[in-house]
Amino acid sequence: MTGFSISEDFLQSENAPRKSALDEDYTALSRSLARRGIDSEALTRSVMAFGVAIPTWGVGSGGTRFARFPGPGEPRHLFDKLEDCATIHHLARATPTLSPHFPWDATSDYAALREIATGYGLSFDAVNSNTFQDQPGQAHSYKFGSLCHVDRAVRAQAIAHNIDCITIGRQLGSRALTVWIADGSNFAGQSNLTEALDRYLESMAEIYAALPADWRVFLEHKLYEPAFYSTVISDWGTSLAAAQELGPKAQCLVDLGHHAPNVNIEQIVARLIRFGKLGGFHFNDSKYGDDDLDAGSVEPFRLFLVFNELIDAERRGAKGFAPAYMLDQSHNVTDPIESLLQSAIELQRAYAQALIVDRPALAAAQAANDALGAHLELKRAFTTDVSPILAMARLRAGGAIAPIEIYRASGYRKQKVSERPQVTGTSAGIV
Ligand code: LRH
Ligand code: MN
Repeated sequence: MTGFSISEDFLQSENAPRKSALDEDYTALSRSLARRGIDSEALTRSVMAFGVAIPTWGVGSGGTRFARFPGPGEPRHLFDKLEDCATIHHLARATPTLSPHFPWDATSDYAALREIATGYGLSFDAVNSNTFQDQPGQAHSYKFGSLCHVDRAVRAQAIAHNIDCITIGRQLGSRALTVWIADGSNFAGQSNLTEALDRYLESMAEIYAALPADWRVFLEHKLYEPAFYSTVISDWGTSLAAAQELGPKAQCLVDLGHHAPNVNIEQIVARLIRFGKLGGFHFNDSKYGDDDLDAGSVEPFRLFLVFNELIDAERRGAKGFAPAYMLDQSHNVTDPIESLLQSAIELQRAYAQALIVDRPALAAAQAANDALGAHLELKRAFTTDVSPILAMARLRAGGAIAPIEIYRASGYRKQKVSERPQVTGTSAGIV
């Protein structure tokens, strides 16, 4: 790390005065969990093994179509982003991987990039392609679509870009490609709904054929936006059918914000697991649309219910169950590092709470049609404050007992302001 970083000494000096309170809380919680037959040491080890990928586009300030207000000490390029990702992992010890986006993260030497990331103790999860924006000098515009465009030349350009992303990903040690496309229409009649899907499947078959043997391709569905009448891959059903048609390396990625309000996302997760097609997640939260808010900040119970399905699948050894956990958020009004720290912790929390569900008691209540009894088994886990377990897991993994307090006390952002010339003026768009 060339610039300022939070030193080990500083971290230890901040952890030390917090240690005895943590030990007290941890012991108290361990006793209460032991009365429920739960081993807090085993739980802490499970939490220490939990990891979620940081979206490289999430460490800069996000925006909307109306405006983006760059924050102080913004990352200027990929290497600043890596520095910030390393700081997040140093404090929370829950984000050992990155999910890059191309061409936003394009650079000249990917082997060097991989080396720098390895130096930070970071590796690469799924790479994301981008055929929803036109790049300078691009031959064909994606205004009317990409993989589903009526013009073969535009489809070929989009296919080639996805294959380039695979080539880059191989240099980074990634083993998956996430394909989200904005393709759709704004008027009834503008697009032939069936032919658009046929063109998607034809294009995806070419991308699929370029996948290395040990790779997966994640199909990311989204109900709407930027298309507002029809979206080609609009829901989990279309995504599932497409993944089944493409082959075993194709799976479905669930971005929590890509559903209509009040949709039962945990059941969609259960269904995709049942069909062996759950590839992974873009975790975030939302109240209305694809709000890309911080995970667990609006609907923490829903996040817990999603992890409840994941642990249920893990426990019964569901076939082909190896979901990739990634965040996908837009930090418009917070310090992105703080939001990503807290979001990683909220995912650890939902994971730990799902692990302490008394599954035999839940199954017994379900078998007895004891509706409230079953519900209360989940509520008991969800209302258990597992914070001491999460903090102890961070501490034992070399992280911070109180990540955001210690991050603020470190003055990291202030240092970055002096190291990174201020990005002036507002722009529009998510990054
Ligand atoms: C689309 C999406 C997709 C991306 C982008 C940054 O809404 O969720 O995953 O590539 O956000
Ligand atoms: Mn997403």
